Amino acid sequence: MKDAQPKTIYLKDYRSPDFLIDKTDLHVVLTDDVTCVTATLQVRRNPATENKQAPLVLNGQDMILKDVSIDGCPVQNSQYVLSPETLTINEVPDAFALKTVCEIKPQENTSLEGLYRSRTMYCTQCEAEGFRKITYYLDRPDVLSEFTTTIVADKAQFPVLLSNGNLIDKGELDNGQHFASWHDPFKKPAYLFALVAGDLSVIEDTFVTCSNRTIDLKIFVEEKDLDKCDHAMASLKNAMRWDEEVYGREYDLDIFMIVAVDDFNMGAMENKGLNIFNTSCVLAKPETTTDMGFQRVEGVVAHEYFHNWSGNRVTCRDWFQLSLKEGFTVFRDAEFSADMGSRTVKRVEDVSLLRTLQFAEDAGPMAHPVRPPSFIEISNFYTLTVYEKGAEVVRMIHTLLGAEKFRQGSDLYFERHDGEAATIENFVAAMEDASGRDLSQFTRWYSQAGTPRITAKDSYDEASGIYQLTLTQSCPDTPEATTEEKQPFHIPVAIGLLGDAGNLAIHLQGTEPDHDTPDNTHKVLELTQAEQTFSFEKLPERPIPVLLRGFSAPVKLEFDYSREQLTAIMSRDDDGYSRWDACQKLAVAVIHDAMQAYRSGQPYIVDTLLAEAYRTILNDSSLDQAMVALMLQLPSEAYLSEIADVVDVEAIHFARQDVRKQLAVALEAELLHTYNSLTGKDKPFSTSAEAVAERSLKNIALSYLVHGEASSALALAQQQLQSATNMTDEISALSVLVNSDSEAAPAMAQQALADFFTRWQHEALVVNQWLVAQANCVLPEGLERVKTLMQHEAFDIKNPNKVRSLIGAFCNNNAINFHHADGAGYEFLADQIITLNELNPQIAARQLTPLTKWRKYDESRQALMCKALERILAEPALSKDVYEVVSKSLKGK
Ligand code: B3K
Ligand code: ZN
Repeated sequence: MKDAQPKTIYLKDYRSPDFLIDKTDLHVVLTDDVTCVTATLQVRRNPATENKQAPLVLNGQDMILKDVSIDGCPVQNSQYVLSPETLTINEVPDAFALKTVCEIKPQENTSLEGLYRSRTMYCTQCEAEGFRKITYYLDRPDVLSEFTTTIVADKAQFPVLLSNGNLIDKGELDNGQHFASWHDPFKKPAYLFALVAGDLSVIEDTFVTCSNRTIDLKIFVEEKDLDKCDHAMASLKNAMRWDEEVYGREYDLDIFMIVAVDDFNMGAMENKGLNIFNTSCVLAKPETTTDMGFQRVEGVVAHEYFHNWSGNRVTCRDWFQLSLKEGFTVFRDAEFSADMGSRTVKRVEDVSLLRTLQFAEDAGPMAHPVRPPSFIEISNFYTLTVYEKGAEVVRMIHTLLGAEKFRQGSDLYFERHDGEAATIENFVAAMEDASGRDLSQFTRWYSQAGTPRITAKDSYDEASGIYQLTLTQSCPDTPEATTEEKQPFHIPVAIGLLGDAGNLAIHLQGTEPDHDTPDNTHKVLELTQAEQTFSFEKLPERPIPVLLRGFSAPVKLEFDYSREQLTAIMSRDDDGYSRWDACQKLAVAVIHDAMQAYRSGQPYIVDTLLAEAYRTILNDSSLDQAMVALMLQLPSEAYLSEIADVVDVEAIHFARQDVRKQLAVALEAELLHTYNSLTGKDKPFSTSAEAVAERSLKNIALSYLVHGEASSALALAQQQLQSATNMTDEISALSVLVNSDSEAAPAMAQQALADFFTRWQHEALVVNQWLVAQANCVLPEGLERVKTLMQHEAFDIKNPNKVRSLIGAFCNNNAINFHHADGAGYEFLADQIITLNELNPQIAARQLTPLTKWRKYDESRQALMCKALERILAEPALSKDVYEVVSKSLKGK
């Protein structure tokens, strides 16, 4: 990318297309050497275009154009211009059939974008701009076309040939070839196109819709994985029912297919009627898959299915609107998962992710609004901000409108824009029109980047019983705007007021009671100004404010709680999320004390308030075990780093370990009791919320014990490893053994790792968990272990799951090793990025994230991280993906 600086694309430059493509007919012949794609497009000028003489400019790259004709007449070489990224035909009629013949080589496509080979099969990934690697096309989401696809391939090698829509024809051809033709009656943009050819097995089921139509459901996998499809199938049926019940959305085609592939850049893809999935997001069975894995399968299957309405039937006008489909669909899948399992656990997990990683993104050089105003490479904007913060923005609309009005708004949105490519304005307008609410200020959430801060101060007047809460908001600088330039957000702040005996009734002056709760103990305040005071009356005692209940807005809220107030919220508030949050705050305060002591070389004794709070939780058998497990989890190093101004790698790591160890020692009896009471029960495996909570509590107890002084702990871990009947228990035991610094542990761990590999070497997804367990090992020499593993037969740099499991896990989750003061971790990552840049730019750019955070570290680390970034930038052939992230990271340096 040295010769031509990559171009920045701006939202403000959006223009509707000069041409439309009513019909797209593809004929794809797959052979071992070249794949030949013949495309016949029914093209006409867009009546809405201003430029009636515009040339036809099609996107296309990495292809050899063999032939081009218009209405059957060859277009001569002199009549068109080919560039590396376009085919321009200057003079075309107002309506015509364009035929192109192109050759491509999917077997050489390591970017996993467009048509490529994954092991023995062919598959596609077209979102966002991969279709242009298959044929010349108007590859933009506001060009919707009716697709017919014929695939020709060797029958013995590729017995299964799939594309979107319904199978309309199939048959035998000469030379052992066969073909299948598919027709998709729903117009769609090219990014939703899919094609699969392979030797695949299938499990089948049916779903009867609310209007009594029977839909065929098929999941295609390699034969050896047929026993791992039941959970995905059950999740799919649950999702189909849920979308009917909660959103009134019925499935439209007569068939819905999922295909599992090993080599995939992300989790899955919502191609119309033919979802393509990373094996990691579809395959699951108890012996090979953790509870987290099961939940991921359920969530991703639902997410992709929900896209059929939020994304496919109503798609995005342009890629700046990405959050229109992604934020909304993440909100939908989160609510679905909450309904299927534990609502509080789901919320806590999502908030943790957001507060740790999305907040870090918001504070870094790639920070962007939920709707970015510009990009160099759109693949770089499939971010936590667009997805997770985007979902929080939709959740806030839900909070402000209430469930009923929100549903009316979504109905109106789907009704108005069915079959269209829409914008975020369209979505907000539907919500406004259905509810009568003015969301104009609210839309700043889509255009202003950064995590808003709210400071809360309170006062209480005993004589009048009036309690006042003053909230002040601001938003820090981000690359595109300073804090002064930013306008106040419209923020729903859900609150409770906690008294000595529980939650108090809330009477906000000048308003009617909310009646969200029968006893009026919950209230959503609407903060719209830079500073606002809310007065509450009839309060018999000074309350403890419980702020941002349920994490009602993606903000950082500061209030000066005493530790006693936090323990009160932990034990008494009605909102499970807030109890967990108070517990985190208390643990953060304790770890901060320990960090202080670590820095000054002093011993630290853990605040008994935290130890006793944990003891109470562990002893209270009436508590929800999921809650107990959540509360016992100390804030992660990543979270502690996010909230630090300057990340002190060693202090965070060793202080947190010290606190964990002291808690383990102080609570040994309770932890052992908890562990033993949850072990060895002969219950059949279940993925119910209760069963998941039991395993999670058992394993967190084990991890404390192993890091404490209990003499039996290692033996317990080893026994669990040997007797485990599910992967959650097995990998948890393996991980604690691998991370134990006790004298006996290394030999045990080594043996356990070897045995584990022998047992699971033929299950790629299990081997990946084995890689993660080692990549995350915090003992010294971490980088050497990772380098050794890269030579192992289990590793393959061309497979994104392997890259994420080894390189990604190490660089993102193993701070004490990755951020080693000698900078070797940074050099290692730079080397991998340079290799990946050529093979798979999307994965390369994604793996860069830890280096982009350089401003958060001490001077010496900053210099080393920048050196690594500069070395990458100096590479002669940088992809747009990597160029954008590296150059923006180094900007202003
Ligand atoms: N829409 C896809 C993501 C495509 C990413 C392309 N780089 C999966 C999803 O969000 O459902
Ligand atoms: Zn999505």
